[in-house]
Amino acid sequence: MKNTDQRHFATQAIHAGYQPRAHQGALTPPIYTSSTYAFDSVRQGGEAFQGENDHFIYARLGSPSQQLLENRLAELEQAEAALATASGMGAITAAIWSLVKPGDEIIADLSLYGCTFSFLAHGLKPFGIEVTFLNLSDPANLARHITNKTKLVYSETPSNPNMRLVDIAALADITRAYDCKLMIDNTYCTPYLQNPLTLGADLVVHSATKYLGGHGDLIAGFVAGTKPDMDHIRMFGLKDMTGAVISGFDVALLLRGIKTLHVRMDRHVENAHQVAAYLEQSKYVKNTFYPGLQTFAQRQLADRQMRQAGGMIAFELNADRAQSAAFVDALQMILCAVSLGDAETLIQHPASMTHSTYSEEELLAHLISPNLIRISVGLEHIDDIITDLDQAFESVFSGTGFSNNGLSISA
Ligand code: 3LM
Repeated sequence: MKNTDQRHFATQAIHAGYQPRAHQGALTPPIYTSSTYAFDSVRQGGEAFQGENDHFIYARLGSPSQQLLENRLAELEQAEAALATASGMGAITAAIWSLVKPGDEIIADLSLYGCTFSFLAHGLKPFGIEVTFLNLSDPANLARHITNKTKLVYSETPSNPNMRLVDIAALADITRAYDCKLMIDNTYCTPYLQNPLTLGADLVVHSATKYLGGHGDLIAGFVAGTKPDMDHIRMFGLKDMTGAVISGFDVALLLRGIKTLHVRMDRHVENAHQVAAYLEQSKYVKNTFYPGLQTFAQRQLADRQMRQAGGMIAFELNADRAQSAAFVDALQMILCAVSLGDAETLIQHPASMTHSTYSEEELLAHLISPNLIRISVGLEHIDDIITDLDQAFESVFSGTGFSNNGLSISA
């Protein structure tokens, strides 16, 4: 894959937007910690506030560290501009607050990260913004429902936690005919595996806490799209509404993580293919959801839209909720933890953890079954990952009285 200036992704991830020679040869960019920036005169300060020069003003409005990161992220997402934030939720909320007003409608997909769902379903409602959740895997559902009131269509692909895909180009064909923006959460894929903007989306958001950081040592996010949209989100959603600005120290960690994204991601994908194949043949597993499997229901769409299948897998056990939790508890090397995209393999039970704010009815309506497990396949040796899964299955299902006697929970 080539970027706008014709260099490859791996090169841009390491070099875009930074010239060591302009910084006394320092290969690693300096970290700007200043909260405020001095002007030569009131006139220069006034012009900066009017947007008539590009002088930095105050770190909540931007800093040289943040600007370098944003230029690099925009390059990787093939966007005109990007805006970095203190968290993924910081990017999602700053962008959405900037795009809708009371009386507008948002249409979102059925499957979303728990806090995004909570923000849309419970956070925005009291402010007079209508939110409708539809199965956007079938674009016909959007075509049937969209009206002039719909200002934003929002989806993840693959979705957290159950790996459903939406066809970005097909959704964009529908939103384009309206005064309505399409916003895609690209956290699971990263810009290395999928570029929603090139498929027709207007905005892309990320939790950079995950694969982009890659080492579980920072919280960050970003949104990318057109320069006018980014300017508006920066000067309204971020500056005045959320204030969720990224610190210079986190910029430095994130820039370091991004340099190895392509190398790490290739290994995540390689390991995930093997884990998915193992799970699919296990008698303890009812369904394995991984875009790289031949049996994946949306395999053709995955091949068209994603460069590789990613490092995330969801699977349903032939077990009830308590037994599913017992399986997670029985793992020894694999860690029971939320988040994803780290070097460590992380596993969690969405109904109890990331999606525990959902009521029982919401879990059902949003296709999160009580026996669903999510695994973020890490960078450990593949044999050690599979050995751990194997011993947990055996200890829970054949060693302690639980049996796979035809129990089947999910619909
Ligand atoms: C998680 N996810 O374990 P931050 N979009 C997606 C995400 O997965 C997330 C965000 C946005 C998880 C975090 S759960 C308490 C831990 C697809 C986060 C939000 O604000 O950077 O955490 O991103 O699934």
